[in-house]
Amino acid sequence: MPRIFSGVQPTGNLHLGNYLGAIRNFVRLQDDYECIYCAVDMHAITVWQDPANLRSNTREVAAAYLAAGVDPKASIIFAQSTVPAHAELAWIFNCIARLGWLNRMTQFKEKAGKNRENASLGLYAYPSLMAADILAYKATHVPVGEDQKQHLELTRDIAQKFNNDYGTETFPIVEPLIFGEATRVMSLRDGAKKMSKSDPSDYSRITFTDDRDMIAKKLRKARTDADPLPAEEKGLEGRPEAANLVGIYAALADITKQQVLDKYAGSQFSVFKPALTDLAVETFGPVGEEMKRLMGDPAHVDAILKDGAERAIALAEPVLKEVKEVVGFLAP
Ligand code: AQP
Repeated sequence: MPRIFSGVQPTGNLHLGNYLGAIRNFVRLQDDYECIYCAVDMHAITVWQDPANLRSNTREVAAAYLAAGVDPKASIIFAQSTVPAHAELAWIFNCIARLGWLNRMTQFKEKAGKNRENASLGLYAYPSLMAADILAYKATHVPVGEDQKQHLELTRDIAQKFNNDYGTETFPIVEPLIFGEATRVMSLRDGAKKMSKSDPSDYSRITFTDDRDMIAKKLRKARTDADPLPAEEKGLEGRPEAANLVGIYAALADITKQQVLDKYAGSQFSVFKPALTDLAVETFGPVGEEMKRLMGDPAHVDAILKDGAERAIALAEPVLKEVKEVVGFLAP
């Protein structure tokens, strides 16, 4: 069975973009793949995290996976820092990846912003750790949102260069799995920016913890334009906010954007937004409720993470042993 690895950063404010672009797909892949899903806490600390919040947010990511329907018996759920192979392999990959490759990463440029000199070395090396996350399990497929495509290309480059440099076939060349109508959910406040955990405006995103009133309020305040919805998808061109809301509706209802327009062509947002609210509350609401319930039982979540870590270690250790031999490290 082909193997999948994917992860979400425990940086708080888990949102609808994380759900539609990643977590919901994790559930759907369980039948066809051996799945490994991680709360990537080592990635999270590439920017400052309060330790108590990090602990709670790590449990929250695991709870979100479970609430969305990931089966902890069939799939592996664990916290990245509990499996040493990630850090060990990342160091080897730091020696494979080229500065020029990392200089091209748009996420680093966005996150470091103007204050590049003050960004952590970890933030710069983030894609190298991500390559290690995936390749420590020789995973072949990675379900992600559009925003992670560039990092996955770097993972492929690292795997290829490692194999070439050492004249081996150690690592597979991974494929991204990007699917659905919401591969890139945009901010509710600005259709040009992706919905993100770190956006300073809470109104830019719908989170797992929002209740009905909050979802309704955020959608009511969501930026739109004055025109009614068009009949054809091409009528959404140049209307990023409208396109975003139609895309969210389509993803939540599991239909195409055109099917949404077939239903709402000519409708004003005063009609469409309440319909979208109902749909979000009906489909996404229960996931958030279940996540909150699971967060009330941290011992249960911790037990699942512990079991997952043990199974992940069993898979990653032989890969690391093989890599160390290839590189020329002496056996301990
Ligand atoms: N807006 C989005 N639309 C679709 N998919 C998204 N993802 C994130 N934002 C969107 C997908 O969610 C998964 C987990 O993301 P992450 O937490 O590892 O990192 P991120 O992409 O940096 O997420 P955020 O929410 O935008 O966090 P910040 O604000 O910290 O940068 C990934 O598969 C991602 O594609």
